[in-house]
Amino acid sequence: MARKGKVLVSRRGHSWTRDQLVQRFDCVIAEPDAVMAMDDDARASITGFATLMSPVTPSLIDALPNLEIVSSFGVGYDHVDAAHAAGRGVIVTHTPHVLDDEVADTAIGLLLNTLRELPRAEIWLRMGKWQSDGAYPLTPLTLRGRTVGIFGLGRIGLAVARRLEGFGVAIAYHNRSPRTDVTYPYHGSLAGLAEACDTLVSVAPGTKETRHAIDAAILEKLGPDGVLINVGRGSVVDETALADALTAGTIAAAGLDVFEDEPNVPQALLDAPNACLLPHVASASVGTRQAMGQLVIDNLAAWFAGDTPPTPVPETAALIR
Ligand code: NAP
Ligand code: 8YV
Repeated sequence: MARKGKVLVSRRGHSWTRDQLVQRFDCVIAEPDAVMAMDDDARASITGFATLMSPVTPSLIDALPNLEIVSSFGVGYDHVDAAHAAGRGVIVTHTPHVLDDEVADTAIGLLLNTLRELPRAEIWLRMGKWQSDGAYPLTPLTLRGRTVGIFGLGRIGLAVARRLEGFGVAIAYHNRSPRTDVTYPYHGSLAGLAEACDTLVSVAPGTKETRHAIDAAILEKLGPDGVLINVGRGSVVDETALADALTAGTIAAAGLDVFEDEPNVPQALLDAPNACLLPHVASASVGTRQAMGQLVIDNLAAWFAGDTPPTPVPETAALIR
């Protein structure tokens, strides 16, 4: 029989999703600090947690003795300690698939903007420099003739690769394991991929293993025409090494949608004219964010109806009844 859980909803994050949750469930809207300050009865009443962007730490999970499910907004769930949740028997769900095309479209836009300096060319026009100084300077970089290496050929990485096929560029990739459904050349190490390509697109998740995987040595391998695009997680890139590489000309340019300490962007990257910077907008259209929010709701609704939540994270998939 369907039962309604009491759902904790983070105060920050996607407001449409929060409004829908409030209509559908008995909700408590609070940030983690406030949860820790609640009395025992209030904490014991919470069985579900919809996190729209707030971290879900071991201490927060342990402070909610009857927590059954954490439904997280976004496909990346590096802000949720899923291993700890699994150990406590708490399901974690996320929002894969529904954002693949939007994020892949943005990755291609960021790649073209970075290579062909389109945002800078628009500023040139708007500042009246077309009239005063003449044509925008020819761009030294182009997508033509490039070999694009994809770090993280998963759901989104594959959507990026499929789009790149239409641009007529060579494509290769690195995952921990090769895919059986693609013919793109596979490299068993990130260093091997970086050696073989001049354009590295990172769509890898933020994990302990990927932290600062793109470091000075990897950037050096891309070479002086090298370009880095990151739409995965900021923690995957050593930002100090990247800023140094952009300044020294070790690589030619970078396009970044994600940063290690958002919303703080290192001054050295802000100062780099060869960096094209976006404020984590890859999935940020009204429609895609609502599809993500709907999946947050669907996961909770399924669980509290006694059904299988559609999109558990791998760490907790085995807990599904
Ligand atoms: P996914 O389908 O799980 O793909 C991740 C890929 O990374 C897999 O192919 C995986 O292959 C590979 N991978 C994981 N750990 C690795 C490691 N240590 N070394 C090498 N490869 C590794 O995930 P997705 O749905 O494509 O999303 C990918 C990430 O994009 C998310 O985790 C999120 O952080 C980010 N993202 C960002 C935005 C944005 O707004 N900028 C939006 C959506 C997603 P193996 O398992 O074979 O290694
Ligand atoms: C969201 C993302 O912007 O899904 C992800 O992993 O990074 C983005 O789609 C983010 O989760 C919103 O908080």
